[in-house]
Amino acid sequence: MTEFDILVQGGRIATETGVSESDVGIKGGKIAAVGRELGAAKETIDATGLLVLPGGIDSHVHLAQPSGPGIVMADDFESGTRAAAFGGNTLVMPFCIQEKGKGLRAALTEYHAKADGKCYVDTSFHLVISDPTASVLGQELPAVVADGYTSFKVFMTYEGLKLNDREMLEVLAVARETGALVMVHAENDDAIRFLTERLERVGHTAAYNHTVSRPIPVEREATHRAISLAELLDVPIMIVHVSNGQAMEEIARAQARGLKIYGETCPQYLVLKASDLRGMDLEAAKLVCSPPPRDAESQAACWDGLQRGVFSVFSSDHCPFRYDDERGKRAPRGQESFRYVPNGIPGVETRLPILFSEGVAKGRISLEQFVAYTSTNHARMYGLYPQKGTIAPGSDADIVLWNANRRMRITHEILHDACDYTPYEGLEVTGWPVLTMVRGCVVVRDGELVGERGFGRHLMRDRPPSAEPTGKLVTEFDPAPRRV
Ligand code: DUC
Ligand code: ZN
Ligand code: ZN
Repeated sequence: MTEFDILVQGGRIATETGVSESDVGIKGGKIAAVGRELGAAKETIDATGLLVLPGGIDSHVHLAQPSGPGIVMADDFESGTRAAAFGGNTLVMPFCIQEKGKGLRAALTEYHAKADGKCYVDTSFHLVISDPTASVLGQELPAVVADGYTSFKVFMTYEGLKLNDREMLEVLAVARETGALVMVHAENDDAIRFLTERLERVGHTAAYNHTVSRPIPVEREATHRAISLAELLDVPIMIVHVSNGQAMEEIARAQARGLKIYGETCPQYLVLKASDLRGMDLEAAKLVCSPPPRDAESQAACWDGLQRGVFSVFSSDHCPFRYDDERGKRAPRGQESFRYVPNGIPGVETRLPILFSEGVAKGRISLEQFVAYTSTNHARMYGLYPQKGTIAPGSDADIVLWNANRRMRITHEILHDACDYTPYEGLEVTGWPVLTMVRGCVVVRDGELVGERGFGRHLMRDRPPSAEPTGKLVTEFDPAPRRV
């Protein structure tokens, strides 16, 4: 009989398809068997009374990312992956940003230098395409997709990052040809700039006005436009960080037409509101993210999108800037307008507890949906399933033991990132991770970091089945065939 390296014994395994009273036998970092009475092991981990979940996968995080002159992101790959592990994550997918005027290979070299040897959990990069030159579109992008960087993000807003519609089409065409999945940040840049200038002209510069400068139609219009561009070429896309029902319904309508349009939502759109910023004065900067938090109706719509399966993934969009820091949320003198507050909030460690507590414990979603939204669907969407995202023989032994009854009050003191606040300060949650294991190695146990910095590996990925065109073309124009 096989002797396992580790036996996780006595717990209840939850996957996207159901819950079972089973043990997990692990050998060589992989799951070797699932069942009861599996046999002997060198080490046994007692999971009695706990849920045994596939490790959380957060497919939308920002680490060590340049964020504008004088601004420094709070987390590097070490602190960001440490916080991720404490939050029950075994894999995070950070962005690797192409700087305008530079190539994709240069960006990859730079980000690998920041990440390699520093991570506690596994990582896999998405590229951000900010400068789709002829050589990027014709040579570099196809080559890096072939190497295993099989997803990239495009922005419809932000100076230095945004693409116009023509550029979006060029990038989408390459995604179609190469089999990559495109993530889209959908906000109308002209509308944001117009509203920002008008607000500033009348002195409405407090941080709260960030939410006023990016109202729902800004996001809804860009979502509709991105979907239309994708439909022209029959290219699947993922609309990231969807904050409200109107944008979500654009996605739902496209899905009903048979298009592969995917959606992502995030904790901030379930538990934060624009009105929270209004009451906060300077500290409103702590909740400045884009798209901004909305209202109760939008929160309900995001829950509805999770319940109906309009969304495929639930990610943190962890994008941390320190609050009490001129290199973070506090602008230096002379830059008092909301427009200078860096966009983004931390959340990699609190994503699972928030969705479990607000979703499963409050009866809004099932445990199976929780697993799908926090782990399995990320692996499926981005070409890592079944290596990641499930508990089955042959998969990596990425496992989280979850205490479904543990009550915690989220406060920054108990978290492990390098930020100086959490946007969820004071939120009471039920359900907390008690052990995180990556490829058979325990990284966090009972609130202690026991993993090794550098154990986390960068993963190359397959072309995701999610990115296969549907074969439904709305025009007589036939885009270039796939050449994968
Ligand atoms: N977009 C993101 O994806 N993250 C943070 C800020 C932003 O605008
Ligand atoms: Zn974005
Ligand atoms: Zn983001």
